[in-house]
Amino acid sequence: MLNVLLISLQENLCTFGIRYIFHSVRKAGHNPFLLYPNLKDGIVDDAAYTVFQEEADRFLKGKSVDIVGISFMSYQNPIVRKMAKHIKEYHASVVTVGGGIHVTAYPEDSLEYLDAVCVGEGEISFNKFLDEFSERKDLERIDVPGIFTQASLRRGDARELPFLDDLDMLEVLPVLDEPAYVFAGGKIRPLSVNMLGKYHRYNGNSYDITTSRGCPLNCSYCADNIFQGLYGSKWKKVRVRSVDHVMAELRGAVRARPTISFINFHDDTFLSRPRAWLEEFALKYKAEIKLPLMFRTIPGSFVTEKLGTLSGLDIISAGIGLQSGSFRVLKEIYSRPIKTEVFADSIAAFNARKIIPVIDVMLNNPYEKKEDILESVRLLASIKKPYLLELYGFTFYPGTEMTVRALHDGIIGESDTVRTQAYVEKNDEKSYLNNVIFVAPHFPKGFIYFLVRREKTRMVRALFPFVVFAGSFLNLFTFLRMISRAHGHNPIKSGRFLYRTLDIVISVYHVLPFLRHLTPARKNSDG
Ligand code: B12
Ligand code: SF4
Repeated sequence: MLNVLLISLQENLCTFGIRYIFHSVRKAGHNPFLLYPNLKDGIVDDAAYTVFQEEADRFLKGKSVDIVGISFMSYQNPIVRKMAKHIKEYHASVVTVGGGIHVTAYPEDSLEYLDAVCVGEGEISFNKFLDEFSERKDLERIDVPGIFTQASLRRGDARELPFLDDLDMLEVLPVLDEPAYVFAGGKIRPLSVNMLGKYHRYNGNSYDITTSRGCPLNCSYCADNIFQGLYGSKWKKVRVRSVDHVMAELRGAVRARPTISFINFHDDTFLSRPRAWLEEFALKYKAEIKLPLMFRTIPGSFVTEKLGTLSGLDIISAGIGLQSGSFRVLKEIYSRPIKTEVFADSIAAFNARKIIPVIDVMLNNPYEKKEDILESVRLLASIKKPYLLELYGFTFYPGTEMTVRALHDGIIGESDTVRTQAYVEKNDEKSYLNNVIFVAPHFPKGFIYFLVRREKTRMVRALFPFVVFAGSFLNLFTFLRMISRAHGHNPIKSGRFLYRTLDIVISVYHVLPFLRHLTPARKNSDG
């Protein structure tokens, strides 16, 4: 039996991959611990990192840790590099293994500082790795599909990656994984249920879940593009947990934490699954869970018909990607040829069901020309209101087709893909249009067109900051309307929901979005 420390670098407790790994490692008979060092009062600066390192040294020794597994996204790469180097220097017998999207996309980079990396899904391969390591204790001789070491890269071992065909093989996740620890206020301490309010999003009163893996699209900028490269068409066929498997998790969650006020489905595309699944789910969810919910989905995919199966559920909002209003950009740049009419129909379907959609749009892609952005403005001005926007600054993540193309075209350099900071284009014309996009949900089409046509006039220049400011408050109004609708316009229920779920960070972020300095964009794209 190995002692396995699993570290998540997420800034909150909303993680899935590392938690599934935790439970599968335990099921296989090893001894896992979960650690979150990067929460709000964790590794906040260099001084805190030094304290963390000392605490982690004690933890590694105290628990006789054999393996450290680290899960991270690209932007967390620098801190992992530091941690892994330290472990190598001071705990020579401990083996470090990386997992998650960054190592999957860019294993060669991660192997510069980690002993091994897990490419793709890890439940099967990591356990095989642990078994082989228990027997041989020699990284050079380990040969497990899905796990790469410097030695296996040299040997060029390339075999089909393990793939979990049946998601019901996964453990049903509990509200709290035990034992889990947080690094907080200079100490590593056990995580308990009453700490969820502090470290989870929305005061710990949302429940985050994934019910599927895969996506039928293959957008050039997205993680699914990398997974399709690894698993081929198997990734396109969305695998879905059975309704009973999902219900078991939700039932456990609301029982353990009765203040949970909504369920947040993080699937890439919630509606891309059989109608029969949705019907069974709606029936059981309505009978037992009853809470408002939110999900994300892709335009088209029979949105109208599938939404019909969910009638009777209180849907707070549905996230849906537009990304660009220009079909040229969608087709030629994003490999996502969704016709704008299909998108507009999906928005109309949400409106008909009284659901306020939250539309993702990516800004500042250097491949987008002014005319393309104007098309986004036109589309957003003409689709049915109300809706909200989630605006992202385009980011070139390692390993995607989009990044390979931008590298080839000389738009970014190798070092940009490791840093993966939002690409910021300093272009005033585009910045102005970005802000017009920001206000598009709240003003009549004619007024938006007027802002575009009269951009250069003195009057519009003087007026525009007030328009943006007003747009922020109208965002707040639409947001409150969304919450009210999901609670049948019952002020007590809506008030209780807001009281329970809006911690200060979230409220500033969502409710006062004008604080989000639209240009230059600060956010990275999230698919
Ligand atoms: C759900 C989700 C979130 C959730 C939860 C994040 C999480 N850590 O799980 C939330 C909403 C919090 C989130 C936030 C963000 N996200 Co996000 N998110 C996703 C999404 C849609 C699904 C991830 C998921 O849960 N998959 C299911 C699990 C089971 O798979 P997995 O995480 O890949 O884990 C498996 C393997 O990777 C492996 N594995 C993972 N860890 C480990 C560790 C070890 C030791 C081993 C052996 C194996 C292993 O085994 C796991 C099980 O099979 C992905 C897109 C996607 N389809 O992957 C984006 C994605 C991961 N997010 C992304 C980004 C950029 C963000 C944000 C930075 C966005 C933003 N603009 O703010 C924030 C950062 C959050 C923060 N500051 O704390 C990017 C990351 C790109 C990159 N290269 O870094 C992605 C890939 C989307 C994209 N643009 O393509 N996100
Ligand atoms: S961006 Fe959305 S639709 Fe496109 S591949 Fe990724 S998850 Fe699927």
